[in-house]
Amino acid sequence: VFAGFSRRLVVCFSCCFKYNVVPRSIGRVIALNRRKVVIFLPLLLLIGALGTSVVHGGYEYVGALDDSYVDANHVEGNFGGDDYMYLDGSRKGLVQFGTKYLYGLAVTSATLKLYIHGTAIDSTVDVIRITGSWTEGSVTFASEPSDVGTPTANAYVEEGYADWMIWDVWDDVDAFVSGSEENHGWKIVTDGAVAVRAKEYGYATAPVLEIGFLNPSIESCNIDGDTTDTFELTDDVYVKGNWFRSNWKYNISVVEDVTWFNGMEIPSAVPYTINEIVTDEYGEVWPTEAWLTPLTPGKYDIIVDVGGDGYFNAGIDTIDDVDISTAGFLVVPEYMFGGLLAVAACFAAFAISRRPRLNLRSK
Ligand SMILES: [Ca+2]
Ligand SMILES: [Ca+2]
Ligand SMILES: [Ca+2]
Ligand SMILES: [Ca+2]
Repeated sequence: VFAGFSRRLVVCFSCCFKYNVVPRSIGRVIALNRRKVVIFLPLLLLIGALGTSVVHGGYEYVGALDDSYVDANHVEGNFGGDDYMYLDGSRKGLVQFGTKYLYGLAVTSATLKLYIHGTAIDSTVDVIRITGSWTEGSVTFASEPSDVGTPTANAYVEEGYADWMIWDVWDDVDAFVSGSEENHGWKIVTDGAVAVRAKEYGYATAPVLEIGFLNPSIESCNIDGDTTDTFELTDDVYVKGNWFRSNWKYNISVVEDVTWFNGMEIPSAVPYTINEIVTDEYGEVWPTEAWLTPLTPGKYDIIVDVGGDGYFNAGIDTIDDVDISTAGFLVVPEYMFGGLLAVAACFAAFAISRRPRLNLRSK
């Protein structure tokens, strides 16, 4: 079935080459390698299909904000500045990450990664979600924050192991970015004896939270949801989007055309434009009124501030940008639109009037 399908595809492609739908040079290459094409074409199509299906995903690597350990034998000791977190029966590690700017993101995976510097004996290492606030500069055994009690995940570390170790913490991170739980990080608890590198040891092996997420998108459109980048003054601007969190509310701003850079403050919104969108159960934004007539001529961008922090976070917040030159959409005065139409009509009339004469000459 597979071979038959690919042979039919090759025939179909051959027809395309024959009628110059694709360049002849590519046709020649395929003709010379027909057998290889029969084998590899379906594979390439499959890879292409997979590629388009994952194109809306991204990864965010969040470095530790605080890491430390507490020691039952040094009740008032603080070890937040140490290069290592020493863990055993009397010492517990603590680590936390700033995820506020990811609030509202559709998280598909979350992995806590710690670099194991060394292990004295075979050890089981649990990560347990912390429920009280703490900082690495002040936490001690005496002020140890509370936790949920039950480990989110555990890992088995063999004696002598020295490399990265991972824990699946998707449940917790999804709760953090949905606001159902506060993010105070995790305790790292072992029945064995393990040394973990703290962020003070160096950037390359600092604790990291790897978060997989869907890349949301937002686009200017008309009432029917057809992508539209040029509007007249009497038009209504709508927006549509997808790959958001399901049944969620986001801050949105229509702003004058700007060049976006990571960390910039989001400019103030154009008057009479919307400031909120909602998603359905599939994380989709149906065509939503963003700016109703009368519009103001100019170039505009649209931003969805996913985390709602008022700043543009590149790769997280989504923008409608560079569709028409540098802008997400354009509002043109009617006389200009009429003028463009008139020019187009003149060209069309000219082309039609020239056609018979050209035909005569070719004979
Ligand atoms: Ca530290
Ligand atoms: Ca933001
Ligand atoms: Ca822009
Ligand atoms: Ca657009």
